[in-house]
Amino acid sequence: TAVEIRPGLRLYKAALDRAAQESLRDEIREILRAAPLFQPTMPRTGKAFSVRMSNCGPLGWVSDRAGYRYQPDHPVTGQPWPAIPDALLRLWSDLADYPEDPDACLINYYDVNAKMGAHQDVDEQDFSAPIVSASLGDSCRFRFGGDTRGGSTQALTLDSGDVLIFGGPARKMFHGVDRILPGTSTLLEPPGRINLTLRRAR
Ligand code: MD3
Ligand code: FE
Repeated sequence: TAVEIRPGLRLYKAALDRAAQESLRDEIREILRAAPLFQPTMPRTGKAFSVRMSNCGPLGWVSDRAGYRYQPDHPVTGQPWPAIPDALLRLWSDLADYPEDPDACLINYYDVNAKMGAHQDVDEQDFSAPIVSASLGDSCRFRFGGDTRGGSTQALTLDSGDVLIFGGPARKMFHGVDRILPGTSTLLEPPGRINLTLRRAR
């Protein structure tokens, strides 16, 4: 059942039960065997992100010195990304209210020390499509603000199994992850947090 946090931002607490989290975790583990986590770096500076990433779906989001972009192949192995698991495609079709499947799913892995600075997701071509995010593993403090940097912000704790949808007026808001709350979940080994974001890149 959904709570509307603000216009366009809906939170489904515990949308995935423990069994659904375990089967999704196992499918992600298989995906990461074929498409290993890579360490993205910042455009221009080359500074490493603390979050490691991979993708599934026709397109994947990558970042390196050359910039941010979506591309069809893994930046290290050169292989195409694995398919998006059916359970995630069903989640999107149940919740996104969008007529087509997602064409990208970014997989973010946070070890207990990782975080993600405030940013907007603006590398996609069609902002009429929402972004659907699912959290697995340790809880985190998720922070979000308005459409400009530096205004007032709010924070939410996201737990394993929570699903968030960002659409309409929430689609371009600034957001990030302040910190992981270590020891809050037994789902992942090694511990940490996985966030899955379903997107329409093109
Ligand atoms: C709001 N991921 O992958 S999920 C990202 O927990 C990202 O890994 C964070 O920010 C994470 O880009 C936050 C929630 C989220 C994802 C995408 C959004 C919120 C969003 C896109 C637009 C607006
Ligand atoms: Fe984001």
